[in-house]
Amino acid sequence: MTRFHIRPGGEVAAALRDGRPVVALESTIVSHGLPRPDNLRVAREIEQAVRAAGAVPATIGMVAGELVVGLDDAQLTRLATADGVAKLSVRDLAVAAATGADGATTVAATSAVAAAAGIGVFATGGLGGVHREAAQTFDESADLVTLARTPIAVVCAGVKSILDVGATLERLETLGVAVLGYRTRRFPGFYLTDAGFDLDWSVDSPEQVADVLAARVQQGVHHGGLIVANPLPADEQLDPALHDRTLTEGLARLGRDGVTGKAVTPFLLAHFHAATEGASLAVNVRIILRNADLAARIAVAAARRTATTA
Ligand code: PSU
Ligand code: MN
Repeated sequence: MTRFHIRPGGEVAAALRDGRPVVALESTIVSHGLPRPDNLRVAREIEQAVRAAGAVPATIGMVAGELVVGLDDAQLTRLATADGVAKLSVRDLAVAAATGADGATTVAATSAVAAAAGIGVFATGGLGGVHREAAQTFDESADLVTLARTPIAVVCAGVKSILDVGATLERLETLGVAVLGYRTRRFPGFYLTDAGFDLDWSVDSPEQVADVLAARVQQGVHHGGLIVANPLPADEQLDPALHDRTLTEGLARLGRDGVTGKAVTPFLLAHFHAATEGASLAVNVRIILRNADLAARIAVAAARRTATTA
């Protein structure tokens, strides 16, 4: 059982106790995915988007070894601005706690902790997945295997276009993680509206996602994750030509600089933000805010459904 801290008497504790909607948020996008100083402002805006849609935000992260579900503003500020904040996947949580580290939780770690805390919906930007060249490097995000065993709905804009999207979808199928397009049958490509792959299923409303979640529980087959893939509208995506150029450049730099392991994703995201002179940042922020809004509406629909069927 994961040990974590939920501030007693705080809004997250109260909402969980009363069965009101809560949305988990990750901190790796804040500490490692978004450039400073915008990251703190965006982190607060994400929480605000969840609130505006009627749910309570619970940003998850580690502060001085304490795994916190529902960071307060001082803790969020610390993870957004301090030096040496570790990037924590599931395997890092215990050692980070035991050594008193500050750390930001990835999709994998956030999902695991959120589910253990009883939170059923999580919003992020894009999932990790299978990296290009994975056939040689074996670089596949722990996000995938963690979602195979973690009961949570993750709202995202697909996986980052820096990845091998086709291979990622194949792995999600193998791992038993359902992928629902939100008002689309095409899998989104994070910065891009369409990553070029069809989906088997699409849902049209938060209520329909809540129906799916309820059906899983009713069937007793709900030990894994559910991905709700929410694409940006085409007129809000990053210019595809600029995207392709930037990606080619970024991948070349990655090889030249010998970047590997968990540094790969932050490196490529930082390259995008610098090389597009902020255009990718603006798109990234829109993605996260839209996902936070949808996740909150799903959490509201799920809470309402539970309340009426209880
Ligand atoms: N999506 C973003 N920005 C990010 C990430 C995802 O828009 O910073 C982070 C998430 O925390 C995700 C992690 O879990 O990158 C994946 O890292 P890796 O590929 O090393 O597993
Ligand atoms: Mn990796």
